[in-house]
Amino acid sequence: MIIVIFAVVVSLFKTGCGTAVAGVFRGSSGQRVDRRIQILQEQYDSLVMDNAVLQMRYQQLEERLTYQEKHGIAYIVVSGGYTDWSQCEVTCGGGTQTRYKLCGEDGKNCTQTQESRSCNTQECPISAGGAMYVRYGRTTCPENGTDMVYTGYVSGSRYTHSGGGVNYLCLPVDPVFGPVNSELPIIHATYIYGAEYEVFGEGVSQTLFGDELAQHDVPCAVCRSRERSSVFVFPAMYECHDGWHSEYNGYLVSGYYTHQSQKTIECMDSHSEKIDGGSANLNGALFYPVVTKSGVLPSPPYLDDHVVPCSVCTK
Ligand SMILES: [Ca+2]
Repeated sequence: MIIVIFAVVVSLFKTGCGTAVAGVFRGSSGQRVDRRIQILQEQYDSLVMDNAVLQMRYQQLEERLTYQEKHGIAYIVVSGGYTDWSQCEVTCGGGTQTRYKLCGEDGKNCTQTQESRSCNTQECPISAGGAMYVRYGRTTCPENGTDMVYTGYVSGSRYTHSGGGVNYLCLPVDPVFGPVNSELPIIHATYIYGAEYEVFGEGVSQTLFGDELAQHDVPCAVCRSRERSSVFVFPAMYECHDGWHSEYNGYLVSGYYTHQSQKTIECMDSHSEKIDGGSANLNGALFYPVVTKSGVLPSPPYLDDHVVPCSVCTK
């Protein structure tokens, strides 16, 4: 608005009160008139000059707006002669901001001189939980910020079967079957059985797992951490590494070394339970303690016929 009014005033002065006015006063009042004319001329020149300055500043304003649209950062002259800092590209974990030095009072951009700084360097929060694991030998999850997804029965391929799956499965107590749940004339299949503790030796089961468990069926619980997102089963570690949270610990178990059915190695809880009514010695999938053999393994630390502890840890 100021620019517009100024321009109108200058325009009127130039067209209606310019050199033609000076000519009228010159003939009647001598030097006073000349002085008056001089003053008017200076005022006119000043107005013309001011108008040029306004024109220049108007152009600069257009340049700044164009710059802002192109670079996405405000082209504003601030104390010290810099543009505003650009927006940080991250909200955590460390990013970079940039600003540009401005030349002179008119705020013209000096694109060759830019500054950068770190922004939002605080550590990103760990995602809200999500680590999941099977707790072998237990019907509950640790009371340390975990939710129990479900509790169940450990199962797996029968120890005499050379084919089939090698992994143990935690079958839920309350399964939800699909629309087809009947005995079909299937010719070829693979089979899963319940799992038993096969832990023998005087006091061995009590020492390792806190109870006499031999021949009993094995429960399990599927657990999910509410706060931690990483999970790992650490072998030969009865305690977690620094910075990791212990979910449970125990000893490694797997199938017998000469049985035809190969099995994964799992971590059995050091305070394991039995499934009620599951004491029959039916020998489906079996769990035996895992022990080290020295020689190829460095000894120490790995001694002959020693059981191997384990820790399930989250972070
Ligand atoms: Ca058995």
